[in-house]
Amino acid sequence: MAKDMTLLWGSGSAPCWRVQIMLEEKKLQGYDQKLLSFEKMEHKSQEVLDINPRGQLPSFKHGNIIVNESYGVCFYLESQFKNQGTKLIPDDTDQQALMYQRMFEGLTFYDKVLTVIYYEYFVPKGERHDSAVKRNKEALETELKLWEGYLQKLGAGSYLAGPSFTLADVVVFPTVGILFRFGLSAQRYPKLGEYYGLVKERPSVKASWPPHWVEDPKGDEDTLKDL
Ligand SMILES: N[C@@H](CCC(=O)N[C@@H](CS)C(=O)NCC(=O)O)C(=O)O
Repeated sequence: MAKDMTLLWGSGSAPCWRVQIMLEEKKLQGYDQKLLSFEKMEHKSQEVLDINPRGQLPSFKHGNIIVNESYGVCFYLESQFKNQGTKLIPDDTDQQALMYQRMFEGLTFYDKVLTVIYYEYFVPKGERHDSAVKRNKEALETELKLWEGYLQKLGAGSYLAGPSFTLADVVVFPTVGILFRFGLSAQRYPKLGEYYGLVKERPSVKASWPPHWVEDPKGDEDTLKDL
């Protein structure tokens, strides 16, 4: 039980999902948590600002210790609860190096996904440029091909850094989840499709599946369908 931990989070946010998967993997269920609404601007409430002056989610507290950055929370929890739950940093040097490499490439990956999705959502129709949409989608396609190649090289049934589930999967899987939620084709990206199929069945991932996706399993499948 992790009663001395508090997580303020929002549904469908990849950074929040990373932390939730991490808490599940480290068997830290029972933590204090509050689901906040981005639509209602609850991430800018005093309750969040008291923990996180950026007014962002996740906001995370363990006793008096505050760590808000999702990658920071993951590293912190792995280091504090090394011998509890899943061991998420492999001892094997090659796998460990690959894990760090993929984790940080995961930030670029997420950025490219967000650039395409956010354009549709946040740039007003009259201000959108076809050339920008095309450029953003091409950049994401290039990125997707890289990850297809990485998975292809590792072989069927592999995680992002090899045969075991690691921190790389904790932080990158939510990006992959978002891609398929927004209509990425598993036919055109079969390795990512296989990886998605494998990891989405993991108890930690199932337990933390974004609640508004559970309520509405369809999602906005048109956004990425032509990639
Ligand atoms: N680098 C942060 C990013 C957190 C973040 O961008 N959270 C978004 C939700 S996905 C948010 O709260 N956005 C509202 C805002 O920035 O005002 C992390 O990885 O934890």
